[in-house]
Amino acid sequence: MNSRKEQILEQLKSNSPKFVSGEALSASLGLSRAAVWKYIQQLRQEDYIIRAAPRKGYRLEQEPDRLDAARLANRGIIYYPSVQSTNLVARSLAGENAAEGTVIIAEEQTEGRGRRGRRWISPRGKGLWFSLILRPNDTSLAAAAPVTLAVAAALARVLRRETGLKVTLKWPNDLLVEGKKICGILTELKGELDRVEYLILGIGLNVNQSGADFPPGLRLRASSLALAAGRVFDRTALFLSLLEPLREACTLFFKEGFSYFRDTWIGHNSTLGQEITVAWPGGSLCGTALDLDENGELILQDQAGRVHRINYGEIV
Ligand code: BTX
Repeated sequence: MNSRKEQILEQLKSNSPKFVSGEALSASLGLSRAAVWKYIQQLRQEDYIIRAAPRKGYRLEQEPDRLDAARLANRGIIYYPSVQSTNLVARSLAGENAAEGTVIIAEEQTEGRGRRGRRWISPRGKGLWFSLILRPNDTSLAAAAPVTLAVAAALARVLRRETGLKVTLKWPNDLLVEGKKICGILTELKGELDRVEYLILGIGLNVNQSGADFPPGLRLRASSLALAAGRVFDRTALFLSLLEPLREACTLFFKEGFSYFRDTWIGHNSTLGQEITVAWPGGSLCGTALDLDENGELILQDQAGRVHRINYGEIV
């Protein structure tokens, strides 16, 4: 941070909740009033809420919510204020031999990615946008595929515990609260059919957004933990409480397979027993969601009574 800007911020902080006059700021820092105003504007762009009042000066009303970069760095987590996508960063680090378990987290993503080229809205200071690099031993593509469901189940369980909210799962891997999406998972991998070289687990969790932080088209379908719980969460603490259970779930998955997570997934799901339509590129099926098998495949009975196993797609 620019040192003059830092000095202004320090003065505002130490005087808060009192006003500091523009005159006092410019005199103590040897700056013109216009320069002080310029730095105040820069701080506002960084999400500091600063009130300006005639004849009184400036008052710091709210500091921006930021992840605690030092606390994250202590645990070896790679933090970026802003990236296009943490999955892209993870992919390039994995290509440079980054170790199994490397975690990348960003305060904002300018081009956050969902599945099949969709966008994931990732505003600054509001959520947890992060990616985990995994290097499973001797795992085929087919065996690795249900990892996303296993991680979704583990996340739903830990989020219920940490927030008290009734987090549910929509097949295959959306996390919902009150029927609205609060978390999405994008898994990308590199390897051959019979051997995964590395896998990137990208997780986007909406934490402190208000309704206005979502584009209008998404407000009916998306929510955040804060909206549902009616309180703001400490994102750093929440993230650290999720990380270990998440790592553990990945280790268990590659050792035991999806069957180990099946009961947890079923115990948190809001899909089974429902009349649904599942769509995938090139097709769709309507019917009743009967069960989830040991491999994470959805068992669906169509109107003619035929039973189908679906391993890819989404509920529309
Ligand atoms: P998805 O394809 O299931 O969901 C994407 C769809 O969800 C969008 O088309 C939109 O309708 C809706 N959506 C977009 N943003 C949000 C949001 N913030 N909350 C709720 N709904 C939203 C899900 O894909 C996978 C998302 C993974 C995101 C993580 S963040 C860290 C990592 N880096 C990265 O670029 N992606 C992953």
